[in-house]
Amino acid sequence: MAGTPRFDMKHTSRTEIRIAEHVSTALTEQSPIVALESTVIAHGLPQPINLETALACEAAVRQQGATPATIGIIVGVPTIGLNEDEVKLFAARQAPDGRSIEKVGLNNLASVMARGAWGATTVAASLKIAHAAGIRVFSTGGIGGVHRGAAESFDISADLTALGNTPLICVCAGGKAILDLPKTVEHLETLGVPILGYRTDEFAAFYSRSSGLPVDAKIDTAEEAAAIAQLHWRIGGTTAVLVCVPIPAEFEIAHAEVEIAIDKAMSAAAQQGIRGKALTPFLLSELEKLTSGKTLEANRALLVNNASIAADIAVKFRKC
Ligand code: PSU
Ligand code: MN
Repeated sequence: MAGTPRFDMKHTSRTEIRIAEHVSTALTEQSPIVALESTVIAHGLPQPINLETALACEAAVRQQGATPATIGIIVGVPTIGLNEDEVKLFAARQAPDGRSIEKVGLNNLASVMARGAWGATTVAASLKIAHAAGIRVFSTGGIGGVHRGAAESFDISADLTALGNTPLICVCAGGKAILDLPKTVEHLETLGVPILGYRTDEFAAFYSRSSGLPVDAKIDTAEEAAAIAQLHWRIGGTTAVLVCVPIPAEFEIAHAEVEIAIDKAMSAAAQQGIRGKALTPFLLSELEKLTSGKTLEANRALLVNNASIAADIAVKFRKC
């Protein structure tokens, strides 16, 4: 129909996912795989560190003996296992046809596919796509959650929705510090998502190692994470299992310093009317300026560390 957005039935009927050869081989051989997201590449980190970090995460996974599978949507096709050229396009934030690469959650996943558009997948969308292919372990930086001021804005990340109904192990450095972490932890409890603290009894707070919030269990090894996840699913759990890994100590930023920067970044967001999907990328980039790049270095360090631990868990999971 003239005047309406183009809706090509070829796209709407094409529901299959493209799985790169190295990933499909690993799936067939039942060897360990770690899924990785692409929103952090296209919207979470600035250039050029986004590309370097994405490749470093993949290398960290390989070093632990697992196969990395970075997920993104290419011309409407959810693709598992982006190759280096594809990762470069996500890092450049632009499709070859000049279109921008959209941030994809659960609400717009199907429409991005139907439009044949390019999409960077959040934790939520990545979990869904990874699960559809039978991947059991996923790694990110910090999950999305209940935003500060959610009582007014109702802004609660669909990451929580997906964690509540997708059975993967999700390795993260806790919730992003810009969130209301106590409410995020409460929400995870309501959803029935087990929270495991990797060598800590506190929920990790992204840039800081501690939050004062409890976890459901402290684990000391990757084997324990794998074993608890297996038990959770065998006893009827249908949710993700969250493994919270504190940021490596040498990159930690003091809680008080982060809080001051977050207050400033949130005021700037309010002043400029930034809301919804744009909020998280905006706050992360404001924090980088306000801390002279410290948060960026921290974000990179925790992403690579998480990828490495996720790979270790994926290896142990196969042996459970
Ligand atoms: N972790 C990071 N940086 C990021 C994100 C996670 O270290 O940019 C992304 C993830 O893709 C996550 C998303 O799913 O932010 C959450 O966005 P929102 O709060 O709008 O749901
Ligand atoms: Mn949101």
